[in-house]
Amino acid sequence: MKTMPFQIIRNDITKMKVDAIVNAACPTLLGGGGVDGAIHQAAGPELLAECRTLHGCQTGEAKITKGYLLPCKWVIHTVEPVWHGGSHGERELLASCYRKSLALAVEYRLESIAFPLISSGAYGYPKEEALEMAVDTIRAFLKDHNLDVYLVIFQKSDYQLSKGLVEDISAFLKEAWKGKGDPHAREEEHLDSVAGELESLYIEDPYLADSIPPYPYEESRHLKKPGIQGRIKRVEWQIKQLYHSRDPFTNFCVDSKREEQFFSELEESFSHMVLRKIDEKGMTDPECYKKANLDRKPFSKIRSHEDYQPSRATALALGIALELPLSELQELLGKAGDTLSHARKGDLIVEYFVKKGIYDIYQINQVLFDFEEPLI
Ligand code: AR6
Repeated sequence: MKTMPFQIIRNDITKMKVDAIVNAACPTLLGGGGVDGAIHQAAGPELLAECRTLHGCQTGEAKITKGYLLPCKWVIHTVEPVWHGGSHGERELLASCYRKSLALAVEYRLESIAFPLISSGAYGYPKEEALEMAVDTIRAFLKDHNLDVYLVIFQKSDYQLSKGLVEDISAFLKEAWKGKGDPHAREEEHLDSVAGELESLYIEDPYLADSIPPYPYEESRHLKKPGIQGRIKRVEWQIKQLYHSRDPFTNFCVDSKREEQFFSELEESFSHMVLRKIDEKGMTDPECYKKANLDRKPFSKIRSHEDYQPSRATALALGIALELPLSELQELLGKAGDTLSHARKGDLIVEYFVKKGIYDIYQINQVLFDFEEPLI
């Protein structure tokens, strides 16, 4: 699993097992409706009792209390602006709510914090802008701090992206799938094509089958994820093994260009390719893993293990952070034992951004969330 410093998730914030959740409170801090009401209800009356001792809070500021009956340790109460059309300092005040809450988390040495979409309910802040402000402010903060930040979306209708962008991506998906039937049919097609490739290798050398070691994922990954994806993975893995175990003295003959490509791909490990690309781009390690929305820890494994096998999400995120063109992104993913597939909506969304030269994980993840695809 990729550990992401910033995640957008669908949940009820009162269920979040984090160090602190943020409450979109009113100036008295004495409770209200919406998320405020839900938090007070779940935390119990002791929260209200502690809030009384705080004597309110100014708009754009934040104060902290314990979490009482909530699964989190702390509640950070921030008072957000009411939307009056946008010319009354609403943007600066909303940004301040996020910044002050995050600063409190740092002051209390917290490791994780969850925000609701502040101001976007009863206080009327336009949802699309409220989301943009949340993401931009959190992203800027995470450049200089290490903290796990969750943006918790309660209902899908709270989450609004630019209509133009969503329409453009929907059109891109439609175009990519034109005449290709439903996603399942496309996966079948992909499986047929890799199975055909495997078969042609066997025809060239019938003894090759003996040289493939047993498929190692059968027990773990394959069983948990049965179905077509697992079958595709298995065949792709077998093909790789065949190229890998080729005996140079046999007459095993394949298309020389493909063979060359396969061998050069196999020679360089995932870690090596990532580190080489970091050097080529003149990036520092933190610049790369921050841009990839990746924690330092998994990244340090790439530095220390030549044969580190990342998750699919980590591989994709690093490819995006390194601003790889589509062919190289595909190559990098191949080193992680995976592939970019037109059968997967999420992959096509990544492709959309790469083709446009937009290497922005935060923006890509906002769209993936909207299309209910796993984040990277
Ligand atoms: N978990 C996560 N998000 C939630 C939850 C929940 N349990 N419940 C609601 N939301 P709002 P505001 C979302 O109205 O606009 C209160 O009365 C909700 O869907 O709670 O900042 C306070 O006392 C929306 O997306 O807060 C203040 O007076 C977002 O949280 C005033 O309302 C914020 O909606 C604050 O208004």
